[in-house]
Amino acid sequence: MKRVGTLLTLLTMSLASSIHAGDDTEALYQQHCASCHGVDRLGGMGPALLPENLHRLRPDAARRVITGGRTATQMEGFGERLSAEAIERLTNHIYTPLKEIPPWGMEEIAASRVVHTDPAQHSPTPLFDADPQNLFIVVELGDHHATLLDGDSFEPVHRFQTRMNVHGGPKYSPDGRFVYIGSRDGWITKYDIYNLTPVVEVRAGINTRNIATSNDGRFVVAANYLPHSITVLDADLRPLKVIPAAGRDGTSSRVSAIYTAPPRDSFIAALKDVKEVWEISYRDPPPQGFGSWTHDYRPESGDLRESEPFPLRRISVDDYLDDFFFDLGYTTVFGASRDGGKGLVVDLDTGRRLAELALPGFPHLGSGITWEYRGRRVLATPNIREGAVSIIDLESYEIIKRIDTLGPGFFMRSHDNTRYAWVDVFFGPHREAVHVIDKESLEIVETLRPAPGKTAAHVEFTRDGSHALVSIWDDDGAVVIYDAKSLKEIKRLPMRKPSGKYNVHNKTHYRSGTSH
Ligand code: DHE
Repeated sequence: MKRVGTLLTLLTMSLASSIHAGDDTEALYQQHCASCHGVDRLGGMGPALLPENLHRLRPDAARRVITGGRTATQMEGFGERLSAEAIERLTNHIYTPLKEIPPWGMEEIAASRVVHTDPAQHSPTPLFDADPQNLFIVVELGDHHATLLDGDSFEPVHRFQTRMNVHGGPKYSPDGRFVYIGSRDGWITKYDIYNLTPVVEVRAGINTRNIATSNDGRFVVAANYLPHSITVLDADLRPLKVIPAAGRDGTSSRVSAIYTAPPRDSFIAALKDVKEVWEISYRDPPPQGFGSWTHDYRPESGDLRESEPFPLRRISVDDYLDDFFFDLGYTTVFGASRDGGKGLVVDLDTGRRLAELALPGFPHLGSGITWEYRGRRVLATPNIREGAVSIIDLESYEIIKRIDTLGPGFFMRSHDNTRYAWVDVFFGPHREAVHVIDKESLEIVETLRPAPGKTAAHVEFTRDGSHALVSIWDDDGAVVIYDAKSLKEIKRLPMRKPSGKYNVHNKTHYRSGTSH
């Protein structure tokens, strides 16, 4: 056995040295990386190795991973087998764009579908004893897992593997039995919470931003950077339509995000590279008549029937809008300018601009929340470039207060049953801090530091708002549970770099203090 090992090592060394001697970098990639990351770099067992998918990983970090491997994954280190020069070439290679983006249409998406189990064969009620409406999915980025957490006992019910690099909020089916989890590499997993098993997976895009589910549970959509498209799937992740993303003038665009607008029976999409907001209807039957609702995204649309599903409305706007917040009735959208510094308020019915907001830095409107403040409804938004929370009157669109924080923040949360709103300080030297803001006085009343020296971020409340859960965003991290009234810690659960936490009831009821 030892001899075989030695022979293999010698063989690998001689192959490696022959590569040093002259083979090109592509051959090096095919030999060492393709089996896990795909012959075309689109990903396989390992993540896609394309500049778009790697933009959050610096090349020197990638070099370290190629050299030393990555713990808790099957990525082994190549430092002993490849020269520093070969590793450098591989690093440059994976940050080089593909000459051509391969097609990722209906056929490819359908072919990627992996069916794990048939939910009809499983229990229609949970296999465990916990309030199914007060469960949380906690995403753990550290080792690509998710924990199903009981929101009453604060005991984990189950822990399961996810695809790598889950991003954006997982979305629940309306009854809360299934959760859909999206990854940056475009994978969507449908997971049966009641039976603790994955159901089906599909790759909806090559580089995906986020996913949304229709409020009636019939459809799942994905917003993609690669290719420039929106993928519409049925609830079992069978592709129904791929909508190429291009502006009226044909300019191709990345899709920054897609959201569900329940009262409108539609999805609203943010386009990164064209000055348009899109509304895609899933109303049944679809809105009639071609005019504002069209299928003009489909060049071969000669044979369109008016009853065809998923027609599109293009709303022209004055700016590139990247990140959205909606009022409670989903009649207006607040969009943050792609280049920062301002926001626009647009009436979704008329398509008219209602106001321009001079917001400092880079407001993270997607994390905005609303509450009643002295007889009027306000929106509070954190800011990812400035240490400030802006409070905006939702009727006059005036910024009524700027709350200075210890640094830029990413996520903000509250609940109807609590007097506080929580915001993290994700960036800068004070990232260990979480501010608690009194929704009545609009003042910071407490600054918590659950794990000094470690980033504390993303808060979510239990169904009744009695407890707030905070992530310690570290590989040796935790979810820390606070009494939402006394602000005292009541429990700490060790976890591997927990990021977002999502309460079934709060999410499926589109509660105003949480993300939708
Ligand atoms: Fe996110 C949600 C965009 C970087 C963690 N993030 C979202 C959403 C958008 C978005 C549009 C809302 C989608 C949804 O939930 O359905 N995020 C962006 C960016 O443009 C940005 C700044 C740059 C990028 O690389 O994409 C960005 N996001 C990050 C991170 O660096 C975070 C902190 C770590 C990570 O996982 O990559 C991060 N984003 C999150 C999380 C949510 C999210 C945890 C869900 C929040 C929620 O409570 O719903």
